[in-house]
Amino acid sequence: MPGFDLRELGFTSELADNLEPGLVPGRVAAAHRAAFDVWTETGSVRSRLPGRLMHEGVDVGVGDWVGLRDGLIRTVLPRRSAIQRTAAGLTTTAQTLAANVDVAFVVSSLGPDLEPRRIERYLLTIWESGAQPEIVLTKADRLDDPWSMVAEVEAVAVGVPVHVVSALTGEGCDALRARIADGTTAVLLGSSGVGKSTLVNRWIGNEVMETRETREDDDEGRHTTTHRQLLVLPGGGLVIDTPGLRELQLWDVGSAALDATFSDVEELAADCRFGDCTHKHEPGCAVLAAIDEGTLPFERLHSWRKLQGELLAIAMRHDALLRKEEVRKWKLRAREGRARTRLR
Ligand SMILES: Nc1nc2c(ncn2[C@@H]2O[C@H](COP(=O)(O)OP(=O)(O)OP(=O)(O)O)[C@@H](O)[C@H]2O)c(=O)[nH]1
Ligand SMILES: [Mg+2]
Ligand SMILES: [Zn+2]
Repeated sequence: MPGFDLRELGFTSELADNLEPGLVPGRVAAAHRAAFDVWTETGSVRSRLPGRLMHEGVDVGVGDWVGLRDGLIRTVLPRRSAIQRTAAGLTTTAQTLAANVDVAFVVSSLGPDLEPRRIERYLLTIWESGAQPEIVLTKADRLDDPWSMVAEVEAVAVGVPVHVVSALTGEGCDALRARIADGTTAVLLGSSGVGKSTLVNRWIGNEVMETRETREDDDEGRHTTTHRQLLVLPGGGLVIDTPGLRELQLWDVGSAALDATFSDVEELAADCRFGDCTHKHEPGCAVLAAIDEGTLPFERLHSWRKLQGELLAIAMRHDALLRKEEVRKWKLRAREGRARTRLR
C-alpha cells in the first residue's frame, strides 16, 4: 500500500504543532463497527481506540486527524468542524458523522420524496458544525420541470446555494465538483438512494462506491453504502460519502445555528413591536403579518417553533448528562485517591 501525501489530505502546520512528539499523524478515512482506516505517510492502517479512550467515550469521526502509536489512536487533534448527531439508540451521546469538513452537501432527489422539513434539520446540524452548507437536488432528468420544486427548497434554504444536478445527463455535476477546492473536504449527506455515491463515482470516473436502486420492500438492505468513506478526487480535494440516514437525530444545536437556519423568520422578528414577541397573537407582530401577506409560509414558523422545542429538550438532557458526568469523574477521583492512600 503506497503512502499518502498528508498535505494533499489537508494536513496543516497548525495540526502538526498540536501533535505530541512520537505520535504518527493520520487522517481517519473510514469508520467500521469497531475499527478505523487511518491514512498515514506510510499507507493505510487499520486502527482502533485503546480501551481507556473507548471507555471515556472518545468520539472519532471520518475526517478526523489523529495521532497513532503502536497502531492505536492515542489522540484526536482539534477539529475545525464536526457534523454531529445524537447517536442511534443512545440519546445522550453525540456521534460525529464527519469531521474537518469545509463544505457539506445536503443531497435530496427531485421527486415525490423531496421533503423541505428534512432539509431544515440538515441545515441546522451543518450550521452548528462550522462547515458551509450547500443543497444538492439530484435526478433532475426525472422531471420535465423541476423548477417549482427547486423554488420550494429555496424557500427553506435562506442564504444557502442550491445546485440542481443529474448524474444521468451530467447536468450540473462538474460545477458541483468545482465547489471542492484543492486541499478542502466535502461531505455528502442525505437519505438513502438519493444518488450520493453515484455523484462520487462520476467525479472519480470509476465505480469506487457501490450504487443501487433503493428497494422499498427490503427494509434492512436499504442502504447501499454501508460505512462512511473518505475519497481523494482526481485534481485535488476530498469527499466523504456516507450511508443514507433515515432520520437525522439532532444533537445539541446552539441558537446561532437556529438563527442561521431561520434567518428569514429572525429578520422579520426584529420588526415586531414587542421585543419578547412570541409571534402567536401579539399586536404589531411582523412575523404573523408576513404570513398573512403570504411572504412567509406558515410552515416555516411552525417548524421553527417545533425545532426550538426539540432543541430545548436535547439541551436539557445534555445539561443533565454533563452534571452526571462531573459527579462520576469526582467519584472516580475520590476512589483513586483512596486507592493510592492504601498503597502507601
Ligand atoms: N435518473 C437518475 N437516477 C439516478 C441519478 N443519480 C443516481 N441515480 C440512481 O439512484 C439510485 C441510487 O443511487 P446511489 O448513488 O446508490 O444512492 P446513495 O445516495 O448513495 O444511497 P445510499 O448509499 O444507500 O445512501 C441508483 O440506481 C442510481 O443509478 C440521477 O441523476 N438520475
Ligand atoms: Mg451510497
Ligand atoms: Zn412577532
